Amino acid sequence: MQGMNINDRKRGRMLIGAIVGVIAAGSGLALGELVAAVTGPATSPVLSVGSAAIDLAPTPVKEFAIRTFGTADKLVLVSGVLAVLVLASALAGILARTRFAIGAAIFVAFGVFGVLAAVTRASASLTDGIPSALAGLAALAVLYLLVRTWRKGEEPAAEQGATTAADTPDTIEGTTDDVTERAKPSRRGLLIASVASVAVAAVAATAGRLLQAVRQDVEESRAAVRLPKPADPAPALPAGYRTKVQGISPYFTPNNDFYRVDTVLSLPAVPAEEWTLRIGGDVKRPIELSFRDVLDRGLTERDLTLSCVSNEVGGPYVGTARWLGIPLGDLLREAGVSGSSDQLLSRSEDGMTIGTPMEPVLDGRDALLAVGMNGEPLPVNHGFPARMIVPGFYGYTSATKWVVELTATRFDQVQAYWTQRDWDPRGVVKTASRIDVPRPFERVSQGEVTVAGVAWAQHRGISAVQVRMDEGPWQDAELSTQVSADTWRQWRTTFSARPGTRRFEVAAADGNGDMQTEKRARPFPDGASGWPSVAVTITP
Ligand SMILES: Nc1nc2c(c(=O)[nH]1)N[C@H]1C(S)=C(S)[C@@H](COP(=O)(O)O)O[C@H]1N2
Ligand SMILES: [Mo]
Repeated sequence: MQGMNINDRKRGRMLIGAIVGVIAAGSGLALGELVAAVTGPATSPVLSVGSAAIDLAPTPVKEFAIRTFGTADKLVLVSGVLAVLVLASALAGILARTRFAIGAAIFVAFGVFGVLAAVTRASASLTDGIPSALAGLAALAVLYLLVRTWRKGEEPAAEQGATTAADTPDTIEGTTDDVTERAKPSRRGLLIASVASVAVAAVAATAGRLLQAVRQDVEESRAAVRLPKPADPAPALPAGYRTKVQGISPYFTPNNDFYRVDTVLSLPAVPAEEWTLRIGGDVKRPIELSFRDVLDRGLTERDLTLSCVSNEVGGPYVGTARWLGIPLGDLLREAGVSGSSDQLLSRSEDGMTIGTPMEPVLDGRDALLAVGMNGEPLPVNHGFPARMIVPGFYGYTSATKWVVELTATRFDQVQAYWTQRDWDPRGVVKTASRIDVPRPFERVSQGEVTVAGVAWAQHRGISAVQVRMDEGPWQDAELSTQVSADTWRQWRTTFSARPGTRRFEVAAADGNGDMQTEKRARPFPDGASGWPSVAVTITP
């Protein structure tokens, strides 16, 4: 009986300790959110730690996350950070009752880690550490307050136990019931203090969220943008530019379906009215442009396919849109870019840096500073108010979203974010294709089976697509009319398939007639390669 009782009390204490720790951490985080409303959403303790985790993650881990969780990878990450935090703060609370210093040290460590994470971000200023610092201090204060209230309540019991301190009342047999009795008022005190902390934290967190929402009036700014008609419209779409097959990727990818890849946890909120682009570095005449200036220059409209280096063979990270913007080459020539710069380093509002080879930006191709996508202002998650796009290059070396600064420089002088992580500095797209129809493991009735999909090799174009079944002879697919060398082409063909498991493979040839390589490669360091294939079940 007695033993049970003691164990129960021990367990009860651990539970209370855990709750106290979590309340303390939660209060700190709530304050951090409130302060982050002033210092910027990206400086919130959870988001800075999450961002640091992204930046520190080794490339294979990052690839795994993108592959496994896709666009939900950020949610998984934030949940992970929170889970670690909950466990550690519960532990801190349990330890703090008997060894306050140890519990406190855990919170201090979290605070310091948060501050470091916030101030070492690419675009960080020292003030970015404030939310985490205050969060750490607030968590400590609440922990102290709650533990003190809790201990106080246990004091009378300890006194009765004579020799041993409040630290080890478990060993005092025979006083258990007494302790529980006497401890009651303290429980009430602890309860009141806890409820008060939670209430204050809830108010702080809500206020923080509301204020952050006000900051993010960027959606309003976007809604107010009126894009002018293009001075240089996209060339008319040729007859047969698209192939209609149920389930094939549409020629134009709707904005809502357009893949999204970036490293941000909270979207940069840059109202168009506050945006400027500075062009400097190795140039004769640095330029600064406002959003209005961009619109007033007369806009160029082009259809361009964008793809991600992290796309696996047959993967979803590719799309085509009608972009509206101004030619990047013109801007750089106006600025008087020096012939010795071989890298255009761009920096985004969130501190991302991307290095683009200078030559393609200046060689007359449709490298754009884009403000419109498929007839709308850029969606916020695709870079509002402005982003880059350079046909022929993967996004990580050319498609800076929320871009605010362009610097003419040299590859041997500055390394951009992904290059520091050992990705290929140039990022020329590899010829690629994808089977959209049939879906993998689909059950299809025997007879004429339609196989269809897309193929892309931006700026080289696609000249042919071949498909084969069960490693039989290659057959030429029927291609949609090429719109330009910078966009993908849809393709289709049919096979007469007998019942059983059948495997289709596709290979495209680019505009130079070079076949997509069969050689399998992972995305790192310069893009995946290999022939996409799909296995299906043909039913009688
Ligand atoms: N600021 C910023 N721009 C960025 C990135 C990023 O992480 N941050 N990711 C790049 C990568 S890897 C790709 S593939 C494209 C994706 O553009 P999308 O999200 O509009 O499809 O954006 C590029 N521009
Ligand atoms: Mo990418």
